[in-house]
Amino acid sequence: MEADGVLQYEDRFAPTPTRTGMRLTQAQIDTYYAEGYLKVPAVFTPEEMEILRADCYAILSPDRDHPDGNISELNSDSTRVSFGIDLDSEAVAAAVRLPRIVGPVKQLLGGHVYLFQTRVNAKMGRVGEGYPWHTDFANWINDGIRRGSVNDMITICVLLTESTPENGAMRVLPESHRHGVGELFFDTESVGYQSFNAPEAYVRKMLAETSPEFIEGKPGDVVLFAPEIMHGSGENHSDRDRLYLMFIYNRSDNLPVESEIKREHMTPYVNYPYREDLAELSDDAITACSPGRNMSFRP
Ligand SMILES: O=C(O)CCC(=O)C(=O)O
Repeated sequence: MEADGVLQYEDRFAPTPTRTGMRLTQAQIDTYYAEGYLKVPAVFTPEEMEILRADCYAILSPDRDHPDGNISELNSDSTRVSFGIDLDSEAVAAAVRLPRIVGPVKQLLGGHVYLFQTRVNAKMGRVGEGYPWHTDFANWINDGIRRGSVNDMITICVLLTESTPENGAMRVLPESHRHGVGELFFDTESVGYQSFNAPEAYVRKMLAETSPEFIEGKPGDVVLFAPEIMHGSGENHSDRDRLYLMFIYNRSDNLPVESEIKREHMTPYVNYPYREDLAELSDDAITACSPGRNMSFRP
């Protein structure tokens, strides 16, 4: 819509943060606040996905530049999660700085944000294991972060492959972020990486209130998650790998408080000390990268 011959900002970028858009609409923001998550389809192109996927498969191998960032499944040598992935892939480092990602993040968190964590969550065909129900902020509060509301931190999940119930799609409990971090315990047994998970009685209580929703979608779709939403997932029962990129952003005034750090990690890249304001790159920055660049291992 034009007013006095001037194109309005909202109209130039409406309606969704797609490849050319950089802002969430008010309806999307309202949904995110109310539900604790928001799906946005087709944020990345197939060409961008191909580059990111090739880098991520290379990172999941023991030959990545920072192999100590990779954690295996409990019952196999298959990599479950790779942390600090932007350190080994120019394309991932570009993806976390794209205006179509950083724009909506800044809309929700305010002007100054930093990258808190990057990882790829892998669930390889037939061997990928599940994640018990949990909230992420129950973990991050033990990493010295004080605030985990919808206006403080956010996870951007990029689907690198198709995500279906058969290949272990994540499930979320809509609106559960309203309960805060929840009553979680430090679980040293059920998964390959020790973390705070929800005991059965608490899961039953939450499931009595809300029905879980699967995060189903195609490569290039994006899901925004609140730090306090309850989520989890089952095993990969299919032959198809399920890979998610996870970018976690935090407000620049919500840095970890050193004296409040209560847990140790199996890898230093869980809480890699990013602190700088994120410089936004041009929106075609991923396609300017060639797969495997910046990495000693070439796929
Ligand atoms: O990758 C998944 O299926 C679940 C991931 C998850 O729960 C997490 O990263 O906190």
